[in-house]
Amino acid sequence: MNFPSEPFKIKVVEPIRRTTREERDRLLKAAGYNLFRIPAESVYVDLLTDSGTSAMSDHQWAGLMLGDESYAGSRNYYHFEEAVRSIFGYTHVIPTHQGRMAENLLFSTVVKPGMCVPNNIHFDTTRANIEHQGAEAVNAVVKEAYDPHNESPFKGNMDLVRLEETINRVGPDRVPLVLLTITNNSGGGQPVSMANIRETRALLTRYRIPLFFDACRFAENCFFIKEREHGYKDRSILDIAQELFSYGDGCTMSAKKDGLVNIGGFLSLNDDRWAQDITNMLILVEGFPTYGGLAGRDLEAMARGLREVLEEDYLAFRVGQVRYLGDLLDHAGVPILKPVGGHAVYLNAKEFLPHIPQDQYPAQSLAVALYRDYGIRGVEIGTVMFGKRDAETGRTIHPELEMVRFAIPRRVYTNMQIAYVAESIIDLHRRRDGILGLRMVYEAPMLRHFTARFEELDHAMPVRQMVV
Ligand code: P61
Repeated sequence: MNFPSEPFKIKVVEPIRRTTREERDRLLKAAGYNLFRIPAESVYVDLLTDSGTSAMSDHQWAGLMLGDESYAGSRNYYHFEEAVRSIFGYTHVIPTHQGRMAENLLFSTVVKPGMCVPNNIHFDTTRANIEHQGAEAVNAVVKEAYDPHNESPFKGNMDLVRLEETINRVGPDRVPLVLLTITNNSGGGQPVSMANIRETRALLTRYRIPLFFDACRFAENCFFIKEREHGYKDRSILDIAQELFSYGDGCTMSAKKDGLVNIGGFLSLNDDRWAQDITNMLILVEGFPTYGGLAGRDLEAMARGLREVLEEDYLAFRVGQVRYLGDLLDHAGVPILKPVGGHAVYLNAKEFLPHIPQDQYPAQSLAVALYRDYGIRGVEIGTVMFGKRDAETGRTIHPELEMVRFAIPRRVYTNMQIAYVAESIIDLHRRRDGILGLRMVYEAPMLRHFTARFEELDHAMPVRQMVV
């Protein structure tokens, strides 16, 4: 197993408080067994998300001091614009405070009721923003993506047959754009190959449909292309990224991931008309086009982060640390989604807890048990996040994958802390029979996982008696 050595040393530390199991048990009850409602101060290793949780470099922190907070034409905007153009290559660069605002601006401008937007797999904010426009969000990823044991190198790829079927079903006029999420977060952080991107582009050219990237983890995707795809071994990450984005017409980006910042995002695209409409909407809801809901200093940190994330030493460590956690678990027989993705390790909750039926939220139950016993926070990516209520029967339609994701913040935790996480999960796996299911007692109409509340079942309950 490869122990990934850190390509940095630590200059500033943030102490973390240890809590007791009793304290965590109390907190869980008060939070309705929803880990989003647990105070972060009471978490030892926080793997809820890799979004906005990165440690910035000294170079980025120094950049904060150079923030030009002018309302219009801040110098940091020009640095940022230059960084984005040099990597992504699109004409218009529109800053936003985070990824979902970029999505909202794009979809509220170009998506109309009755339209359809395919993606490999839509992330939840993307799906919600499309559905909010009265349109359909279709997942058309290759079917291997749904098999946790299939070790194909590019499980984030678009299934071109399904994509073409979808286009023909709804009619090309009703597909305003197609998205590719790189890496494919909801499918396990799996990369999309350059070959697949090229083929997707060729297909869409025939139908005159624009291709956009959901580019949050683009550098990790490019690293996988370099590692796994023939012909890219000797190319730089920047070079690979430039080629990749050249096949698209634009992108949305949450820079809270591969921008290595705590807040920030953008939208970048070539179409002048769309850019104009989006900019008008930006001014209405977000801010002036040279700051887009951010401070000048945030734009500077983002400009610097976007360059740093392309460094190969950094990426080898980053992807290596995630893989290290996955390998420790896999060797101990813990069921994980394979191959290990770029930003997170995913536990396969259906196999980890075969005694808990999907109606009792096995992935959520597993995440709760891990927090209670070890102070580690992951996130459920399963029925709570993606389950849908059947309009006629009222029953829940379950997603195919039922997972707990451990997303590793960038440059934040040491390999020793990662080893602690692995040992804890392995220990819990040995005692898995004692874990009980949950019952949902509150859900919001949209993005319910943020605010849902649960009760713990004190004995296994037959599925038909469940009220969800
Ligand atoms: C995450 F539970 N991801 O993975 P924003 N596209 C993609 C994302 O991964 C993504 C966004 C767009 C998060 C944060 C998160 O319900 C949740 O900057 C592929 O967060 O607006 C974000 O970017 C949106 C976690 C977001 C959630 C929503 O942890």
